[in-house]
Amino acid sequence: MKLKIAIQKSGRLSESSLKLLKECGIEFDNGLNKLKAEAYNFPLEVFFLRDDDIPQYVEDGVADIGIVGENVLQEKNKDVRTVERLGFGKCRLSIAFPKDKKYRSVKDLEGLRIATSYSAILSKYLRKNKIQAEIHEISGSVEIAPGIGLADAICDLVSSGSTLFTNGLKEVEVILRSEAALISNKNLSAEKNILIEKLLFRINALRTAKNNKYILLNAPNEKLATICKILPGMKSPTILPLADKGWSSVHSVVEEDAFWEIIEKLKANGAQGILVVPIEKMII
Ligand code: PRT
Ligand code: ZN
Repeated sequence: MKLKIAIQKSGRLSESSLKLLKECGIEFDNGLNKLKAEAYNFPLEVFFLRDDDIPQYVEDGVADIGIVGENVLQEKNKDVRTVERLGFGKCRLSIAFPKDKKYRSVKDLEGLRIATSYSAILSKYLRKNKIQAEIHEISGSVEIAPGIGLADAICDLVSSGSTLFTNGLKEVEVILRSEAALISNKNLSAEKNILIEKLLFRINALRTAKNNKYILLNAPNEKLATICKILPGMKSPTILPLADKGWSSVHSVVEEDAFWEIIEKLKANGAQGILVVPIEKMII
């Protein structure tokens, strides 16, 4: 029995999806133009598909799980379970308007033609805001629609905003904030669910590791008590004596968010030779 995962064949989510599986220690051959690959060291089969098809395949059980943007997931509205947000492929689905036209509120969309590849999400949004507008469904290059007179506004994905900028558009409403998510079929066997748990355990170990750094420093012994208070650590810091009497080496783990603040406090309390090392995996 193997767990079947669908990931994007080629596109913005492909590289990060492959990297995630590799960092989870799962090895497989992903030669170009392959539709399918089998992992050597985990009961996993990888399908390479167009992202738009992934929710359907997972709903149907052709794939047990998949990695797909939440934007696609909402648009397709399939009956699948979101297992975990994955923190990559971040973008917004937004409404953009010609830069030189005045825009005050969503009411300004009334009666306009809006081009999008996300007609389901857009029509829901317009309904919610009680706006009547004409939706023009197009599958690509949505951002050029106002310039060629096909639409008055667009609803499209934005990340840096440079595509909008170069097409004379400005982002006026954010409809959805999206990132890649791990989704699963709702009726999997207990065996398959155990495999998903295993995968999730690894994904979380990676994430925790990325949010933490291993820190080593030298401290004068009389400052050790204060320094240990500054360093939270997994349990408490490890302290090793240095050959130089009166000094110790202190090892601990600090969270990325609190990192700079902690370093400043450590320095102020006499810490020297501070080394900060990335952690590959971390299991709490
Ligand atoms: O062939 P396939 O159907 O599999 O791929 P695709 O062409 O439909 O999708 P792809 O590879 O472009 O995007 C896959 C997923 O990446 C999307 O569904 C989102 O979840 C996510 N993602 C993240 C993005 C972006 N950021 C993004 N910026 N998808 C598309 N864009 C496009 C956007 O449509 C616009 O054309 O990039 C342009 C805007 O980028 P900025 O940086 O100029 O704002
Ligand atoms: Zn697509």
